Amino acid sequence: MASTLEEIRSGILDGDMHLVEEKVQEALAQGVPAPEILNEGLIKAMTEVGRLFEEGEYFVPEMLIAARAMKAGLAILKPKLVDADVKPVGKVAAGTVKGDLHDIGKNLVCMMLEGAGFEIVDLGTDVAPERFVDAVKSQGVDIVAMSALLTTTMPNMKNTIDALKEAGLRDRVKVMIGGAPVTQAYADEVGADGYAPDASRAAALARALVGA
Ligand code: B1M
Repeated sequence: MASTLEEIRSGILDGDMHLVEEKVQEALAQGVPAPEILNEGLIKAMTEVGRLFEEGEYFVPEMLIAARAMKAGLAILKPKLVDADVKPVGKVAAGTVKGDLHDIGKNLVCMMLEGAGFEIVDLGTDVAPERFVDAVKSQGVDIVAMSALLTTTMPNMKNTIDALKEAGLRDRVKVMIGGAPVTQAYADEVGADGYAPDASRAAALARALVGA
């Protein structure tokens, strides 16, 4: 018979949020510690979702519904994780850069990062450099994650990095960038710490950037 943690994992892979909610409650009632449910249930399943996406077995819709199911389980688990004093692996301020309203990819990246154990400060879309700077100043973030879908808004990634430098904050945070027109060469050119081509690899990159 499948263990409750296995059922949580397959519920996430199937995108069945109601099953995930039910099984997370069941695991808690069985006395499974919340950190174990997080690591062995939710994060393990999202790692598998990322692998399936990279291998071309899952596409964006499958990834979105899996992430939604993971979030439903995480919502139940969060208060227990706070009680257990479980710290996130890092804090990320994420946003689509100034002038750019595309948010589907950015939201997917946020969900995968959450699934990888990060706390997310989602700044939304059309985020001016000074708003990223404020988030680093006031929220103690470890990573600034910027998305751009328009070639015309990509320069705002560099403008944000420059604003972080001007505010004397560049050494305090890692900067990662992505979005359809963005490349590793562009990341190197503007001085970002990393680039990822998709949400799954963004989660792996973020963990590597904080040494998790
Ligand atoms: Co717009 N749009 N759009 N659009 N739109 C594109 C991007 C475009 C390529 C379409 C085209 O012409 N073929 C084109 C850009 C051309 C260019 O700059 N070279 C374009 C244009 C021109 C525009 C407008 C200017 C159109 C107009 O009004 N004349 C306008 C701009 C508005 C603005 O932003 N100021 C506009 C508007 C819109 C809608 C509002 C209608 C809508 C956005 C809705 C929304 O996001 N809420 C929209 C859409 C949907 C698209 C397309 C069709 C799809 C984008 C998308 O969501 N993809 C797009 C064409 C296309 O890409 N085929 C297009 C799915 C998503 C999951 O992928 O965002 O690439 P993506 O994210 C991926 C990766 O890139 C990566 O991970 C994600 C998941 O794997 N990733 C990261 C993303 N962010 C990352 C961050 C990371 C790491 C990885 O680290 C931090």
